[in-house]
Amino acid sequence: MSTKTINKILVANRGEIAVRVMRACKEMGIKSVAVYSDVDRGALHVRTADEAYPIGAAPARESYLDAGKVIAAAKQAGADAIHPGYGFLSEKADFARAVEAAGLIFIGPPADAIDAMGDKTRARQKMTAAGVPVVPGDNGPAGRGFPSAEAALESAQKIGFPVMLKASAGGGGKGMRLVEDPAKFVAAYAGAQREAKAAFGDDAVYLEKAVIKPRHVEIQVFGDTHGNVVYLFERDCSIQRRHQKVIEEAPSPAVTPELRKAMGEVAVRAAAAVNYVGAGTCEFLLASDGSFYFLEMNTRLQVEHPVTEMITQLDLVHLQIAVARGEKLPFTQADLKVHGAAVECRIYAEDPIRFLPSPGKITQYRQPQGPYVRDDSGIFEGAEISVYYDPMISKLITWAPTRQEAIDRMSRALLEYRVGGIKTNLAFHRRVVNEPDFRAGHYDTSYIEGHKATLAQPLTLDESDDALDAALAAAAMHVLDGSPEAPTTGSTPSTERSNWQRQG
Ligand code: MV4
Repeated sequence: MSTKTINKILVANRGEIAVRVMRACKEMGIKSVAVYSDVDRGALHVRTADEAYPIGAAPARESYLDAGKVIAAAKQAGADAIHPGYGFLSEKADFARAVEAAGLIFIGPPADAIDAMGDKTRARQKMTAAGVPVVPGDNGPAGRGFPSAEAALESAQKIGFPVMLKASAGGGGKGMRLVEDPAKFVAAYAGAQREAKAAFGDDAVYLEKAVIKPRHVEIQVFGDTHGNVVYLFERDCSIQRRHQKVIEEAPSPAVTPELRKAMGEVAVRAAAAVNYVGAGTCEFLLASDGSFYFLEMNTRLQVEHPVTEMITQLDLVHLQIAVARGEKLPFTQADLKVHGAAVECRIYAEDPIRFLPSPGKITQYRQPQGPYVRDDSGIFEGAEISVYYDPMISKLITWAPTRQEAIDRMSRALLEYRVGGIKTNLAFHRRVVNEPDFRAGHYDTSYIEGHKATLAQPLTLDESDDALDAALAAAAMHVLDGSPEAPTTGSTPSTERSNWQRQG
């Protein structure tokens, strides 16, 4: 078994995921290298790395998306490998090839596996051939769209309405149209083509039967270079808003042990069909009748990987690095089981009512603590949130033996969290985790839209951070056998210090 040496990793990313990867490097005795744009000179990922290199101006195209600059920094630093994180260059097959061509290790799947899954109609064909259930549909006569809207309509009539129009080159919901009424099909087809052309430079559109109110359930898979592939169970990511995930959990409250095994084995088949290596995720639509369909494969480590780490007791970044060194996976499927339940809330720097980004300086920052609470953050008190990048500032994850307890723990942790100076969606999360349908696990991808009347209302006075702080201050005012003390605003007088001085 030929294993490669990795002494230094360049992390081609920023924010919480760059910090997350650097933590794994430190634990494994590997040096980490940051790259940063002009506005990120003082960012947390730069402070966390062993060394750091500037790679250009704030717009990602001029820095984090510039493969040449990233690879040049890796060569200059003497790195052996590049970890791309998620987003940016993580799913660009050409980048993976360029990294390898420069004599560096790409910590991710083979470029051919990225390509095979990147084109959605090709992936559908490949998956069908591999015996993976995909949503019934039609890729068009030559597998790449239809000669005319009328030809597409004829196919749609055969599939049966409602249908979904999707961009062949797409993914993630761009260029997607739901068509319920055949009379509206031709106009919707033209609109989908236009959107696909604008977003991907390719106007090919294909058809699928629409699955109504599905759950988004995804399976984490892992492969090594020795032909082993395992599944690390599922995550339920149905709590989304406009294709942006907001809350994820593992395991899914909708998945039985039998369904878990069936979906897991299908995901392994999908990954094996493209010779997958490293961390990957197969996305499925889960219909209300329990049927499930492969949608697409994400060929990277995902934002929500921590909930899988919590329920498997594994460190997925350690595993990515081990597999990149050529090591065998240190377990088989039979060794793996689901331990308890985990929930993740994505904390966004955004106006919680209008859902607009809220850039600015973080003037106060208090992260929740306590048992089985994990906060993967990319910021610190005094940091600046810029408009140039994703507004996600941290991921709050809780674990407990049962789902109910994990949610109780999340609710408590959300009450401890304080972010000052910018707007966040913390109050939104505090509402969701105590909303009866969420607590019961009764939700699908329409949850936020369907509950917006209760979830997106302006904050009541008792829900604001100020109100929470006032409640804590009031609690501190009680004394034994007496009336409340006068509120204190200044520092504790020195004569009272013995009350809180450490004992022993
Ligand atoms: C669908 C679907 C229903 N039927 N396909 C949205 C993003 C893209 N990756 C796939 N998406 C969907 N495809 C068929 N045939 C419903 C969605 C969908 C969705 C999927 C996952 C998570 C959230 C979603 C929200 C709206 C629609």
